[in-house]
Amino acid sequence: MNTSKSKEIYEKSKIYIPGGVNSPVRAFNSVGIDPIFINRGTGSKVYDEDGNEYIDFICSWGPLIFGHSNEDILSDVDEIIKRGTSYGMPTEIEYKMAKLITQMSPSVEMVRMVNSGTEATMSAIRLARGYTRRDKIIKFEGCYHGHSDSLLVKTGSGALTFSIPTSPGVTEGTTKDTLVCTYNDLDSVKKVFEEKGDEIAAIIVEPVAGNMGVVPPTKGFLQGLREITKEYGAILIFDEVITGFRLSSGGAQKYYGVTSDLTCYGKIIGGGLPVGAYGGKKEIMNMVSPVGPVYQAGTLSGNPLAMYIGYKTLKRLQDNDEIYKSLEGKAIYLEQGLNKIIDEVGIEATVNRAGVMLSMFFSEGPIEKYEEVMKCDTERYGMFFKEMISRGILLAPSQYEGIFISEAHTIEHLDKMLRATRESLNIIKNN
Ligand code: KE4
Repeated sequence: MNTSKSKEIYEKSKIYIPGGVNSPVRAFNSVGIDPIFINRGTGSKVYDEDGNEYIDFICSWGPLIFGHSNEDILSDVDEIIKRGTSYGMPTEIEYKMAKLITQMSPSVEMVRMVNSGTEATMSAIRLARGYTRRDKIIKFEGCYHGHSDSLLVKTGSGALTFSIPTSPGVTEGTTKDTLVCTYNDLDSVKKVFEEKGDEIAAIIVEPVAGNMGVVPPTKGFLQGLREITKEYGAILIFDEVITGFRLSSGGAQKYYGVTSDLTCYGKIIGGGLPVGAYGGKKEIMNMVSPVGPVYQAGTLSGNPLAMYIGYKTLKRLQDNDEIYKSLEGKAIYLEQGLNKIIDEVGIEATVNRAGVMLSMFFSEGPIEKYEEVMKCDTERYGMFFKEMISRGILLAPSQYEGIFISEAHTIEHLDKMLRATRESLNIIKNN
């Protein structure tokens, strides 16, 4: 596979951009090859600068639920752009978008637009602290909520799961109020609340963990978080940046029947444009400036172009359970196909799935906890990735991400992915 143009651009990019990329995972470091540079995408496919075609299972990490360059969604974008791209003043499309999100989300009564998932979760944490006047928050090992300081932490030592920064530049002072528990282990949460319940402002959780590979919530886990936060007067924040409007037209909350007090969105609500949002009960959201004292702002928040694309995307999803049935059917088809191949090839691998979200781990299952994810053979994943990309299948360049499917992926595309998987696993199983 000729990737000389990508390599040429990569060498030049590294002169001006750290690692040549604007987000670390795109550098392909964990799969040990140089990144490809994408020239265009259409439907389920992307084409690199050397003209190589790939069936894309990254889908921009989730936003493109209708695939690349969907004609219906982009139909009158030229006309929109000609009217202007940003005013720094309120526009009607922002009202229409906010109303639509409150109609689709089971628990959001008011919503504030921001420009990324990171901004959404950072703002939701600040709001929860401002509303409860408490300082501590709980997050879960292996869950990722963007790169704001208080969320870039991992379990430290000590009985109370004190956290330590995962990055230089994040201060002890910032992380001292972040406690880290174990995903799918309700007892680890109860223990913290018993010790510090009256100091805890919020729990923030991915209702389906999507950043340690896909790890679905075990039975009763989300409900348990709902009950314990109610008991202690803490805010339950669902980070639905991935699951929002992907698992169902009401996200994970509708899919699992558990509602949160605040919800963070991103990805799909922008249809590929930079958008994030946080929302929830009126009583809490009315604490946000300019109505309330909790400050949050953004030059391009509610950007009319991004709102327009996001609105068209959500409108196509609203009350359209057919799409979700079809997407989940494709995920089940892949899950069954992958499991059949894993058995026939005889390689240690586990497929996890929650609705349309799925991932394959190179490790014996079950995989329900972070410590089990950490036992995965990431080197083998790197070999698998290289075999698959050479067969025109573009997977996430990291074991700790999911397989994203869009409406544009056909059974024929999935069969091509399964054929490539069988060939690739047969090659790597003896390594
Ligand atoms: P952004 O700031 O990247 O828009 O969103 C942060 C974020 C928040 N919450 C969840 C559950 C997320 O998954 C993310 C970002 N997701 C990663 C991939 N899983 C983005 C890819 C990247 O970092 O390049």
